[in-house]
Amino acid sequence: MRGPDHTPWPPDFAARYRAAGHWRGQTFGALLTALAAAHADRTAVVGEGARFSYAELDERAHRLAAGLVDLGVRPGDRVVVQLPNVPEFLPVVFGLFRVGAWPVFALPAHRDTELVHFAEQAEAVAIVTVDAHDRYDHAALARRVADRVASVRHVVVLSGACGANIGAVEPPAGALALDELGRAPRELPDPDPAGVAFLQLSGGSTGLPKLIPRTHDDYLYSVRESARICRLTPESVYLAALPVAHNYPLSSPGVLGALHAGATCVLAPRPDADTAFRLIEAERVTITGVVPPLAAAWVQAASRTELDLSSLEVLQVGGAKCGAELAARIGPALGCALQQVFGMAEGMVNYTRLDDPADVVLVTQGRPISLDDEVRVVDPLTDEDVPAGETGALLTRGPYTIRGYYRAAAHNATAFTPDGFYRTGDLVRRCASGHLEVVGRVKDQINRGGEKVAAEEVENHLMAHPDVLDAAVVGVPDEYLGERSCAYVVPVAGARPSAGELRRFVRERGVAAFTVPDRVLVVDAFPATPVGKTSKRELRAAIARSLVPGS
Ligand code: J2J
Repeated sequence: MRGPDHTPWPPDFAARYRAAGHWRGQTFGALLTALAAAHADRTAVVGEGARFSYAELDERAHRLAAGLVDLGVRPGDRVVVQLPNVPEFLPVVFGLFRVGAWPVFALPAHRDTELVHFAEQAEAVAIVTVDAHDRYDHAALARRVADRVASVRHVVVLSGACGANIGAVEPPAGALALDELGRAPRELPDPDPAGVAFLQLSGGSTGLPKLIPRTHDDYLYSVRESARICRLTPESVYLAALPVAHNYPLSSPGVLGALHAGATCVLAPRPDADTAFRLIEAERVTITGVVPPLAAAWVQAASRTELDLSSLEVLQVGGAKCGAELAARIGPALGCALQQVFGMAEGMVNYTRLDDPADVVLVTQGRPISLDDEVRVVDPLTDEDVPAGETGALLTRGPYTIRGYYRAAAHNATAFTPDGFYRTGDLVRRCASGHLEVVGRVKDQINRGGEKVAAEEVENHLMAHPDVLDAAVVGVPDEYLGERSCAYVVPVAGARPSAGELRRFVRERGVAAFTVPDRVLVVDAFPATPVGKTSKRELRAAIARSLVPGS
Protein backbone atom coordinates (compact mmCIF):
# COMPACT_ATOMS: atom_id res chain seq x y z
CA MET A 1 0.00 0.00 0.00
CA ARG A 2 1.34 3.38 -0.83
CA GLY A 3 0.44 6.41 1.29
CA PRO A 4 -1.59 9.38 0.09
CA ASP A 5 -0.44 10.89 -3.23
CA HIS A 6 0.43 14.21 -1.72
CA THR A 7 0.50 15.92 1.63
CA PRO A 8 -1.73 18.98 2.02
CA TRP A 9 -0.98 21.73 4.53
CA PRO A 10 -2.64 21.08 7.90
CA PRO A 11 -6.01 22.90 8.04
CA ASP A 12 -4.87 25.43 10.65
CA PHE A 13 -1.93 26.50 8.46
CA ALA A 14 -4.14 26.68 5.37
CA ALA A 15 -6.63 28.86 7.28
CA ARG A 16 -3.82 31.15 8.40
CA TYR A 17 -2.41 31.54 4.87
CA ARG A 18 -5.88 32.38 3.56
CA ALA A 19 -6.59 34.85 6.35
CA ALA A 20 -3.25 36.57 5.66
CA GLY A 21 -4.29 37.05 2.02
CA HIS A 22 -1.51 34.81 0.67
CA TRP A 23 -3.88 32.26 -0.80
CA ARG A 24 -6.59 34.04 -2.74
CA GLY A 25 -8.57 31.26 -4.32
CA GLN A 26 -7.60 32.12 -7.90
CA THR A 27 -6.53 29.53 -10.47
CA PHE A 28 -3.96 30.11 -13.22
CA GLY A 29 -6.73 29.83 -15.81
CA ALA A 30 -8.72 32.58 -14.08
CA LEU A 31 -5.57 34.69 -13.83
CA LEU A 32 -5.03 34.47 -17.59
CA THR A 33 -8.65 35.45 -18.24
CA ALA A 34 -8.14 38.55 -16.06
CA LEU A 35 -4.82 39.39 -17.75
CA ALA A 36 -6.34 39.09 -21.21
CA ALA A 37 -9.06 41.53 -20.18
CA ALA A 38 -6.57 44.00 -18.72
CA HIS A 39 -3.82 43.83 -21.36
CA ALA A 40 -5.51 42.37 -24.47
CA ASP A 41 -3.31 43.96 -27.14
CA ARG A 42 -0.05 44.06 -25.25
CA THR A 43 2.59 41.51 -26.19
CA ALA A 44 2.59 38.59 -23.77
CA VAL A 45 5.21 36.34 -25.32
CA VAL A 46 7.89 36.56 -27.99
CA GLY A 47 9.89 33.66 -29.36
CA GLU A 48 11.56 32.64 -32.57
CA GLY A 49 8.99 33.06 -35.29
CA ALA A 50 6.02 34.03 -33.12
CA ARG A 51 4.63 36.79 -30.96
CA PHE A 52 1.35 36.42 -29.04
CA SER A 53 -0.64 39.23 -27.48
CA TYR A 54 -2.41 38.56 -24.18
CA ALA A 55 -5.68 38.10 -26.09
CA GLU A 56 -4.05 35.57 -28.46
CA LEU A 57 -2.42 33.66 -25.62
CA ASP A 58 -5.77 33.46 -23.85
CA GLU A 59 -7.56 32.30 -27.01
CA ARG A 60 -4.94 29.64 -27.77
CA ALA A 61 -5.06 28.34 -24.21
CA HIS A 62 -8.87 28.08 -24.47
CA ARG A 63 -8.67 26.23 -27.78
CA LEU A 64 -6.06 23.81 -26.54
CA ALA A 65 -8.03 23.15 -23.37
CA ALA A 66 -11.08 22.24 -25.48
CA GLY A 67 -8.93 20.01 -27.71
CA LEU A 68 -7.43 18.23 -24.72
CA VAL A 69 -10.86 17.58 -23.23
CA ASP A 70 -12.03 16.14 -26.58
CA LEU A 71 -8.99 13.88 -26.49
CA GLY A 72 -10.21 12.50 -23.18
CA VAL A 73 -7.89 14.40 -20.86
CA ARG A 74 -9.70 14.92 -17.55
CA PRO A 75 -9.19 17.11 -14.47
CA GLY A 76 -6.47 15.59 -12.30
CA ASP A 77 -4.85 13.69 -15.20
CA ARG A 78 -1.09 14.10 -15.51
CA VAL A 79 0.55 15.16 -18.78
CA VAL A 80 4.32 15.21 -19.27
CA VAL A 81 5.31 18.43 -21.06
CA GLN A 82 8.73 18.47 -22.68
CA LEU A 83 9.01 21.71 -24.62
CA PRO A 84 12.01 23.92 -25.21
CA ASN A 85 11.78 27.72 -25.03
CA VAL A 86 9.05 28.17 -27.62
CA PRO A 87 6.09 30.56 -27.30
CA GLU A 88 3.67 27.62 -27.50
CA PHE A 89 4.90 26.52 -24.07
CA LEU A 90 2.55 29.06 -22.47
CA PRO A 91 -0.71 28.20 -24.26
CA VAL A 92 -0.02 24.49 -23.68
CA VAL A 93 0.55 24.94 -19.98
CA PHE A 94 -2.37 27.33 -19.49
CA GLY A 95 -4.56 25.01 -21.57
CA LEU A 96 -3.73 22.18 -19.18
CA PHE A 97 -4.35 24.46 -16.18
CA ARG A 98 -7.80 25.27 -17.55
CA VAL A 99 -8.66 21.60 -17.97
CA GLY A 100 -7.40 21.00 -14.44
CA ALA A 101 -4.89 18.46 -15.81
CA TRP A 102 -1.42 18.65 -14.28
CA PRO A 103 1.62 19.40 -16.42
CA VAL A 104 4.71 17.46 -15.35
CA PHE A 105 7.54 19.84 -16.22
CA ALA A 106 10.28 17.84 -17.95
CA LEU A 107 13.33 19.71 -19.25
CA PRO A 108 14.54 19.46 -22.86
CA ALA A 109 17.74 17.73 -21.71
CA HIS A 110 15.86 14.81 -20.14
CA ARG A 111 16.04 11.52 -22.00
CA ASP A 112 14.49 8.03 -21.82
CA THR A 113 15.42 7.22 -18.22
CA GLU A 114 14.04 10.41 -16.77
CA LEU A 115 10.93 10.62 -18.95
CA VAL A 116 9.98 7.00 -18.28
CA HIS A 117 10.45 7.71 -14.59
CA PHE A 118 8.21 10.81 -14.70
CA ALA A 119 5.54 9.12 -16.80
CA GLU A 120 5.48 6.06 -14.54
CA GLN A 121 5.56 7.97 -11.26
CA ALA A 122 2.79 10.27 -12.39
CA GLU A 123 0.88 7.62 -14.41
CA ALA A 124 0.75 10.23 -17.14
CA VAL A 125 -1.95 9.93 -19.82
CA ALA A 126 -0.12 11.99 -22.46
CA ILE A 127 3.16 13.57 -23.45
CA VAL A 128 3.34 16.96 -25.16
CA THR A 129 6.63 17.44 -26.95
CA VAL A 130 8.36 19.09 -29.87
CA ASP A 131 9.45 17.38 -33.07
CA ALA A 132 13.12 18.23 -32.64
CA HIS A 133 15.31 20.54 -30.65
CA ASP A 134 19.09 20.98 -30.56
CA ARG A 135 19.56 18.21 -33.12
CA TYR A 136 17.57 15.72 -31.09
CA ASP A 137 14.42 13.89 -32.17
CA HIS A 138 12.06 14.47 -29.25
CA ALA A 139 9.04 13.00 -31.00
CA ALA A 140 10.77 9.62 -31.26
CA LEU A 141 11.78 9.88 -27.61
CA ALA A 142 8.18 10.52 -26.56
CA ARG A 143 7.01 7.60 -28.69
CA ARG A 144 9.50 5.26 -26.98
CA VAL A 145 8.30 6.43 -23.58
CA ALA A 146 4.66 5.90 -24.62
CA ASP A 147 5.53 2.36 -25.73
CA ARG A 148 7.08 1.59 -22.35
CA VAL A 149 4.56 3.24 -20.03
CA ALA A 150 1.09 1.77 -20.35
CA SER A 151 -0.79 4.78 -18.95
CA VAL A 152 0.42 7.06 -21.79
CA ARG A 153 -2.35 7.12 -24.42
CA HIS A 154 -1.33 10.15 -26.48
CA VAL A 155 1.79 11.77 -27.86
CA VAL A 156 1.19 15.35 -29.01
CA VAL A 157 3.89 16.95 -31.13
CA LEU A 158 4.59 20.60 -31.86
CA SER A 159 6.25 20.74 -35.28
CA GLY A 160 8.52 23.27 -36.90
CA ALA A 161 9.52 24.98 -33.67
CA CYS A 162 12.72 26.89 -33.30
CA GLY A 163 16.16 25.39 -33.04
CA ALA A 164 15.27 22.03 -34.52
CA ASN A 165 18.38 22.04 -36.70
CA ILE A 166 17.62 18.65 -38.15
CA GLY A 167 14.73 19.67 -40.33
CA ALA A 168 11.13 18.95 -39.51
CA VAL A 169 10.74 15.42 -38.25
CA GLU A 170 7.62 13.47 -39.13
CA PRO A 171 5.56 12.86 -36.00
CA PRO A 172 5.79 9.15 -35.25
CA ALA A 173 2.86 6.90 -36.07
CA GLY A 174 -0.04 7.53 -33.74
CA ALA A 175 1.20 10.95 -32.64
CA LEU A 176 -1.03 13.99 -32.89
CA ALA A 177 -0.04 17.40 -34.17
CA LEU A 178 -0.44 20.13 -31.58
CA ASP A 179 -1.79 22.47 -34.27
CA GLU A 180 -4.69 20.13 -34.91
CA LEU A 181 -5.68 19.96 -31.26
CA GLY A 182 -7.08 23.47 -31.12
CA ARG A 183 -10.90 23.41 -30.95
CA ALA A 184 -13.52 26.08 -30.66
CA PRO A 185 -13.05 27.55 -27.22
CA ARG A 186 -15.72 26.76 -24.63
CA GLU A 187 -16.15 27.38 -20.95
CA LEU A 188 -14.81 24.64 -18.71
CA PRO A 189 -15.41 24.37 -14.97
CA ASP A 190 -12.64 26.17 -13.06
CA PRO A 191 -10.55 23.69 -11.04
CA ASP A 192 -10.15 23.92 -7.26
CA PRO A 193 -7.57 26.65 -6.52
CA ALA A 194 -6.46 24.77 -3.41
CA GLY A 195 -5.82 21.67 -5.52
CA VAL A 196 -2.64 20.64 -7.30
CA ALA A 197 -1.92 22.67 -10.45
CA PHE A 198 1.18 20.83 -11.73
CA LEU A 199 4.13 18.63 -10.79
CA GLN A 200 7.52 20.37 -10.75
CA LEU A 201 10.80 18.42 -10.52
CA SER A 202 13.28 18.43 -7.68
CA GLY A 203 16.75 19.70 -8.57
CA GLY A 204 18.20 16.90 -6.45
CA SER A 205 21.79 16.05 -7.23
CA THR A 206 21.38 12.39 -6.30
CA GLY A 207 19.15 9.92 -8.11
CA LEU A 208 16.25 10.76 -10.37
CA PRO A 209 14.25 13.94 -9.77
CA LYS A 210 11.24 13.65 -7.50
CA LEU A 211 7.84 15.07 -8.35
CA ILE A 212 6.73 18.18 -6.49
CA PRO A 213 2.99 18.92 -6.29
CA ARG A 214 2.30 22.69 -6.30
CA THR A 215 -1.18 24.18 -5.92
CA HIS A 216 -2.67 27.18 -7.73
CA ASP A 217 -2.99 29.01 -4.40
CA ASP A 218 0.54 28.48 -3.17
CA TYR A 219 2.35 28.99 -6.48
CA LEU A 220 0.39 32.09 -7.42
CA TYR A 221 1.36 33.61 -4.08
CA SER A 222 5.07 33.10 -4.82
CA VAL A 223 4.65 34.39 -8.40
CA ARG A 224 2.72 37.50 -7.31
CA GLU A 225 5.24 38.39 -4.60
CA SER A 226 8.20 37.64 -6.89
CA ALA A 227 6.86 40.06 -9.50
CA ARG A 228 6.48 42.72 -6.80
CA ILE A 229 9.95 42.15 -5.29
CA CYS A 230 11.53 42.31 -8.77
CA ARG A 231 9.52 45.48 -9.50
CA LEU A 232 7.96 44.17 -12.70
CA THR A 233 5.53 46.49 -14.46
CA PRO A 234 3.71 46.27 -17.82
CA GLU A 235 6.79 48.00 -19.31
CA SER A 236 9.14 45.22 -18.14
CA VAL A 237 10.57 42.69 -20.58
CA TYR A 238 11.67 39.39 -19.03
CA LEU A 239 14.07 37.14 -20.96
CA ALA A 240 13.83 33.41 -20.21
CA ALA A 241 17.38 32.33 -21.04
CA LEU A 242 17.28 29.09 -19.03
CA PRO A 243 14.85 26.28 -19.97
CA VAL A 244 11.49 27.81 -19.14
CA ALA A 245 9.96 24.73 -17.52
CA HIS A 246 12.50 24.98 -14.70
CA ASN A 247 11.09 26.50 -11.53
CA TYR A 248 13.46 29.48 -11.60
CA PRO A 249 12.68 30.94 -15.09
CA LEU A 250 9.08 29.80 -14.63
CA SER A 251 8.37 31.61 -11.39
CA SER A 252 11.19 33.63 -9.85
CA PRO A 253 9.74 35.90 -11.18
CA GLY A 254 10.09 34.10 -14.50
CA VAL A 255 7.57 34.04 -17.27
CA LEU A 256 4.65 33.63 -14.88
CA GLY A 257 5.77 36.64 -12.83
CA ALA A 258 6.15 38.65 -16.01
CA LEU A 259 2.64 37.72 -17.16
CA HIS A 260 1.26 38.47 -13.73
CA ALA A 261 2.63 42.02 -14.11
CA GLY A 262 1.27 42.42 -17.67
CA ALA A 263 4.86 42.47 -18.95
CA THR A 264 6.40 40.78 -22.01
CA CYS A 265 8.21 37.41 -21.89
CA VAL A 266 10.96 36.73 -24.41
CA LEU A 267 12.01 33.10 -24.80
CA ALA A 268 15.62 32.47 -25.83
CA PRO A 269 16.04 29.20 -27.74
CA ARG A 270 19.53 28.82 -26.26
CA PRO A 271 21.21 30.49 -23.28
CA ASP A 272 24.55 31.39 -24.88
CA ALA A 273 25.68 35.01 -24.68
CA ASP A 274 25.35 35.64 -28.40
CA THR A 275 21.73 34.48 -28.59
CA ALA A 276 20.77 36.21 -25.34
CA PHE A 277 22.54 39.49 -26.15
CA ARG A 278 20.84 39.69 -29.56
CA LEU A 279 17.46 39.28 -27.91
CA ILE A 280 18.30 41.80 -25.19
CA GLU A 281 19.12 44.35 -27.88
CA ALA A 282 16.22 43.53 -30.18
CA GLU A 283 13.47 43.30 -27.55
CA ARG A 284 14.88 45.84 -25.06
CA VAL A 285 14.98 43.24 -22.29
CA THR A 286 14.97 44.70 -18.77
CA ILE A 287 15.48 41.61 -16.58
CA THR A 288 16.72 38.06 -16.96
CA GLY A 289 17.98 35.22 -14.80
CA VAL A 290 20.97 32.89 -15.20
CA VAL A 291 22.97 30.28 -13.29
CA PRO A 292 26.51 31.14 -12.16
CA PRO A 293 28.44 29.33 -14.95
CA LEU A 294 26.34 31.21 -17.50
CA ALA A 295 26.83 34.51 -15.65
CA ALA A 296 30.58 33.95 -15.88
CA ALA A 297 30.34 33.29 -19.62
CA TRP A 298 28.17 36.39 -20.20
CA VAL A 299 30.57 38.55 -18.19
CA GLN A 300 33.38 37.47 -20.48
CA ALA A 301 31.34 37.92 -23.65
CA ALA A 302 30.14 41.37 -22.56
CA SER A 303 33.66 42.76 -22.84
CA ARG A 304 33.74 41.90 -26.56
CA THR A 305 30.17 42.50 -27.66
CA GLU A 306 29.05 45.29 -29.97
CA LEU A 307 25.43 44.66 -29.06
CA ASP A 308 23.47 47.20 -27.03
CA LEU A 309 22.71 45.81 -23.58
CA SER A 310 21.73 49.17 -22.10
CA SER A 311 18.07 48.20 -21.56
CA LEU A 312 19.10 45.52 -19.05
CA GLU A 313 18.35 46.70 -15.52
CA VAL A 314 18.66 43.50 -13.50
CA LEU A 315 20.62 40.30 -13.94
CA GLN A 316 19.48 37.63 -11.54
CA VAL A 317 21.95 34.93 -10.61
CA GLY A 318 20.79 31.82 -8.80
CA GLY A 319 20.37 28.08 -8.91
CA ALA A 320 23.83 27.56 -7.42
CA LYS A 321 26.11 29.72 -5.33
CA CYS A 322 27.33 32.89 -6.98
CA GLY A 323 30.56 33.57 -5.12
CA ALA A 324 31.50 37.11 -4.16
CA GLU A 325 34.22 37.23 -6.82
CA LEU A 326 31.84 36.52 -9.68
CA ALA A 327 29.16 38.71 -8.09
CA ALA A 328 31.52 41.68 -8.10
CA ARG A 329 32.24 41.32 -11.83
CA ILE A 330 28.61 41.35 -12.95
CA GLY A 331 27.55 44.98 -12.48
CA PRO A 332 30.62 46.51 -14.10
CA ALA A 333 30.61 44.06 -17.04
CA LEU A 334 26.91 44.17 -17.89
CA GLY A 335 26.00 47.63 -16.67
CA CYS A 336 23.06 46.44 -14.60
CA ALA A 337 22.13 45.57 -11.03
CA LEU A 338 22.77 42.08 -9.68
CA GLN A 339 20.02 40.25 -7.86
CA GLN A 340 20.88 36.98 -6.14
CA VAL A 341 18.14 34.34 -6.06
CA PHE A 342 18.25 31.26 -3.87
CA GLY A 343 15.23 29.14 -4.53
CA MET A 344 14.01 25.59 -4.86
CA ALA A 345 11.22 23.88 -6.74
CA GLU A 346 9.95 22.60 -3.38
CA GLY A 347 9.02 26.18 -2.54
CA MET A 348 11.01 28.75 -0.57
CA VAL A 349 12.64 31.49 -2.65
CA ASN A 350 15.04 34.16 -1.38
CA TYR A 351 15.95 37.35 -3.20
CA THR A 352 18.37 40.15 -2.48
CA ARG A 353 16.15 43.22 -2.72
CA LEU A 354 16.84 45.85 -5.35
CA ASP A 355 17.46 48.42 -2.61
CA ASP A 356 19.73 46.23 -0.47
CA PRO A 357 23.21 47.67 0.21
CA ALA A 358 25.95 46.50 -2.18
CA ASP A 359 27.72 44.27 0.35
CA VAL A 360 24.48 42.40 1.06
CA VAL A 361 23.88 41.87 -2.67
CA LEU A 362 27.43 40.66 -3.30
CA VAL A 363 27.72 38.33 -0.33
CA THR A 364 24.27 36.93 0.51
CA GLN A 365 21.77 34.92 -1.49
CA GLY A 366 18.85 37.02 -0.32
CA ARG A 367 16.05 36.77 2.19
CA PRO A 368 12.75 34.93 1.93
CA ILE A 369 9.79 36.20 -0.06
CA SER A 370 7.39 36.01 2.85
CA LEU A 371 7.32 36.94 6.53
CA ASP A 372 5.50 33.63 6.88
CA ASP A 373 8.48 31.68 5.52
CA GLU A 374 9.70 29.98 8.67
CA VAL A 375 13.45 29.43 8.71
CA ARG A 376 15.45 27.22 11.05
CA VAL A 377 19.22 26.79 10.90
CA VAL A 378 20.14 23.58 12.70
CA ASP A 379 22.90 21.15 13.49
CA PRO A 380 22.47 18.53 10.74
CA LEU A 381 23.00 15.67 13.19
CA THR A 382 20.76 16.74 16.06
CA ASP A 383 18.24 19.16 14.47
CA GLU A 384 19.02 21.60 17.32
CA ASP A 385 19.10 25.29 16.37
CA VAL A 386 22.66 26.61 16.03
CA PRO A 387 23.53 29.94 17.70
CA ALA A 388 22.56 33.05 15.70
CA GLY A 389 24.97 33.76 12.83
CA GLU A 390 26.53 30.29 12.77
CA THR A 391 26.42 27.80 9.94
CA GLY A 392 23.86 25.03 9.94
CA ALA A 393 21.42 23.07 7.81
CA LEU A 394 18.46 25.06 6.50
CA LEU A 395 14.96 23.83 7.34
CA THR A 396 11.93 25.72 6.08
CA ARG A 397 8.15 25.71 6.21
CA GLY A 398 5.71 28.23 4.82
CA PRO A 399 2.81 29.25 2.57
CA TYR A 400 4.40 28.01 -0.67
CA THR A 401 6.72 25.23 0.51
CA ILE A 402 5.41 21.70 0.01
CA ARG A 403 4.75 19.34 2.90
CA GLY A 404 5.62 16.24 0.88
CA TYR A 405 6.73 14.97 -2.55
CA TYR A 406 4.20 13.28 -4.81
CA ARG A 407 3.74 9.56 -4.11
CA ALA A 408 6.86 9.34 -1.99
CA ALA A 409 5.73 8.43 1.54
CA ALA A 410 8.97 6.66 2.49
CA HIS A 411 11.20 9.47 1.23
CA ASN A 412 8.98 12.11 2.84
CA ALA A 413 9.60 10.57 6.25
CA THR A 414 13.23 11.74 6.08
CA ALA A 415 12.97 14.74 3.72
CA PHE A 416 10.64 16.56 6.16
CA THR A 417 10.67 16.93 9.93
CA PRO A 418 7.68 15.51 11.83
CA ASP A 419 6.33 19.07 12.18
CA GLY A 420 6.49 19.70 8.45
CA PHE A 421 9.76 21.56 7.85
CA TYR A 422 11.44 20.72 4.53
CA ARG A 423 15.09 19.69 4.91
CA THR A 424 16.66 21.68 2.09
CA GLY A 425 20.10 20.01 2.39
CA ASP A 426 21.70 23.45 2.15
CA LEU A 427 24.19 24.77 4.67
CA VAL A 428 23.53 28.42 5.41
CA ARG A 429 24.40 31.26 7.73
CA ARG A 430 21.65 33.69 8.65
CA CYS A 431 22.50 37.37 9.08
CA ALA A 432 20.71 39.57 11.59
CA SER A 433 18.77 41.10 8.67
CA GLY A 434 17.37 37.68 7.80
CA HIS A 435 19.49 37.36 4.66
CA LEU A 436 20.90 33.90 4.09
CA GLU A 437 24.36 33.08 2.89
CA VAL A 438 24.61 29.64 1.33
CA VAL A 439 27.91 28.10 2.36
CA GLY A 440 27.51 24.68 0.79
CA ARG A 441 25.46 21.54 0.75
CA VAL A 442 25.13 19.33 3.81
CA LYS A 443 27.14 16.74 1.94
CA ASP A 444 29.33 18.98 -0.21
CA GLN A 445 32.38 18.71 1.91
CA ILE A 446 35.51 16.71 1.59
CA ASN A 447 36.54 14.69 4.58
CA ARG A 448 40.32 14.77 4.37
CA GLY A 449 41.37 12.38 7.10
CA GLY A 450 38.90 14.00 9.49
CA GLU A 451 39.62 17.54 8.39
CA LYS A 452 36.50 18.89 6.75
CA VAL A 453 37.05 20.99 3.67
CA ALA A 454 34.07 22.95 2.38
CA ALA A 455 34.17 22.65 -1.42
CA GLU A 456 32.60 26.08 -1.67
CA GLU A 457 35.40 27.76 0.28
CA VAL A 458 38.14 26.35 -1.94
CA GLU A 459 36.15 27.31 -5.04
CA ASN A 460 35.98 30.89 -3.83
CA HIS A 461 39.74 31.08 -3.35
CA LEU A 462 40.34 29.76 -6.85
CA MET A 463 37.78 32.16 -8.33
CA ALA A 464 39.75 35.08 -6.92
CA HIS A 465 42.54 34.27 -9.43
CA PRO A 466 42.25 36.55 -12.48
CA ASP A 467 42.76 33.64 -14.91
CA VAL A 468 39.97 31.55 -13.41
CA LEU A 469 36.50 31.70 -14.94
CA ASP A 470 34.95 28.92 -12.87
CA ALA A 471 35.99 26.32 -10.30
CA ALA A 472 34.45 23.16 -8.84
CA VAL A 473 35.98 21.13 -6.06
CA VAL A 474 35.11 17.50 -5.37
CA GLY A 475 36.48 14.68 -3.21
CA VAL A 476 38.64 11.91 -4.65
CA PRO A 477 38.90 8.59 -2.81
CA ASP A 478 42.30 8.24 -1.18
CA GLU A 479 43.92 5.23 0.42
CA TYR A 480 45.41 7.12 3.36
CA LEU A 481 43.13 10.04 4.02
CA GLY A 482 39.82 8.56 2.91
CA GLU A 483 39.40 11.53 0.58
CA ARG A 484 41.54 14.20 -1.01
CA SER A 485 40.38 17.30 -2.80
CA CYS A 486 40.43 17.73 -6.55
CA ALA A 487 39.76 21.13 -8.10
CA TYR A 488 38.50 21.44 -11.64
CA VAL A 489 39.16 24.84 -13.14
CA VAL A 490 37.85 26.48 -16.31
CA PRO A 491 40.26 29.30 -17.33
CA VAL A 492 39.21 32.61 -18.86
CA ALA A 493 39.64 32.71 -22.64
CA GLY A 494 43.28 32.74 -23.67
CA ALA A 495 44.65 31.92 -20.21
CA ARG A 496 46.18 28.60 -19.17
CA PRO A 497 47.19 28.83 -15.51
CA SER A 498 49.22 25.84 -14.28
CA ALA A 499 48.10 23.58 -11.45
CA GLY A 500 51.17 24.54 -9.43
CA GLU A 501 50.47 28.23 -9.80
CA LEU A 502 46.85 27.85 -8.70
CA ARG A 503 47.79 25.77 -5.65
CA ARG A 504 50.39 28.37 -4.70
CA PHE A 505 47.82 31.13 -5.18
CA VAL A 506 45.38 29.47 -2.77
CA ARG A 507 48.16 28.77 -0.24
CA GLU A 508 49.25 32.41 -0.35
CA ARG A 509 45.76 33.58 0.56
CA GLY A 510 46.64 32.36 4.04
CA VAL A 511 44.50 29.25 4.40
CA ALA A 512 44.94 26.01 6.31
CA ALA A 513 47.16 23.59 4.42
CA PHE A 514 44.28 21.13 4.03
CA THR A 515 42.30 23.80 2.17
CA VAL A 516 44.83 23.91 -0.68
CA PRO A 517 43.46 21.53 -3.30
CA ASP A 518 45.48 18.33 -3.57
CA ARG A 519 44.97 18.18 -7.31
CA VAL A 520 44.08 20.86 -9.83
CA LEU A 521 42.83 19.95 -13.30
CA VAL A 522 42.38 22.67 -15.91
CA VAL A 523 39.50 21.79 -18.25
CA ASP A 524 37.59 23.56 -21.05
CA ALA A 525 34.12 23.27 -19.52
CA PHE A 526 32.19 21.52 -16.77
CA PRO A 527 29.50 18.91 -17.23
CA ALA A 528 26.14 20.56 -16.54
CA THR A 529 22.75 19.55 -15.13
CA PRO A 530 19.71 20.02 -17.41
CA VAL A 531 19.32 23.62 -16.23
CA GLY A 532 23.01 24.44 -16.55
CA LYS A 533 24.30 24.09 -13.00
CA THR A 534 27.72 22.48 -12.67
CA SER A 535 27.13 18.78 -12.13
CA LYS A 536 29.37 17.66 -9.29
CA ARG A 537 27.87 14.22 -9.62
CA GLU A 538 29.34 13.92 -13.12
CA LEU A 539 32.66 15.38 -12.03
CA ARG A 540 32.87 12.76 -9.28
CA ALA A 541 31.92 10.08 -11.79
CA ALA A 542 34.65 11.33 -14.15
CA ILE A 543 37.17 10.98 -11.36
CA ALA A 544 35.88 7.54 -10.45
CA ARG A 545 36.25 6.49 -14.10
CA SER A 546 39.77 7.86 -14.29
CA LEU A 547 40.67 5.77 -11.23
CA VAL A 548 39.52 2.52 -12.81
CA PRO A 549 42.55 0.96 -14.51
CA GLY A 550 42.13 0.55 -18.23
CA SER A 551 39.18 2.96 -18.62
C1 J2J B 1 23.31 28.45 -3.69
N1 J2J B 1 22.57 27.37 -3.97
C2 J2J B 1 21.43 27.56 -4.65
C3 J2J B 1 21.84 29.95 -4.76
C4 J2J B 1 19.53 27.39 -5.70
C5 J2J B 1 14.87 30.22 -8.08
C6 J2J B 1 16.23 30.03 -8.12
C7 J2J B 1 16.77 28.76 -8.14
C8 J2J B 1 15.95 27.63 -8.11
C9 J2J B 1 16.57 26.29 -8.12
C10 J2J B 1 14.57 27.81 -8.06
C11 J2J B 1 21.00 28.84 -5.08
N2 J2J B 1 22.97 29.70 -4.07
N3 J2J B 1 21.53 31.20 -5.14
O1 J2J B 1 13.73 26.77 -8.03
O2 J2J B 1 12.69 29.25 -8.00
C12 J2J B 1 20.57 25.24 -4.87
C13 J2J B 1 20.22 24.84 -3.45
C14 J2J B 1 18.74 24.53 -3.56
C15 J2J B 1 18.67 23.87 -4.93
C16 J2J B 1 17.29 23.94 -5.56
C17 J2J B 1 14.02 29.10 -8.04
N4 J2J B 1 19.82 28.69 -5.72
N5 J2J B 1 20.50 26.69 -5.07
O3 J2J B 1 17.77 26.15 -8.34
O4 J2J B 1 14.95 22.98 -7.32
O5 J2J B 1 20.97 23.70 -3.14
O6 J2J B 1 15.73 25.25 -7.85
O7 J2J B 1 18.30 23.67 -2.51
O8 J2J B 1 16.62 23.30 -9.22
O9 J2J B 1 19.63 24.61 -5.72
O10 J2J B 1 17.38 23.53 -6.91
P1 J2J B 1 16.11 23.69 -7.89
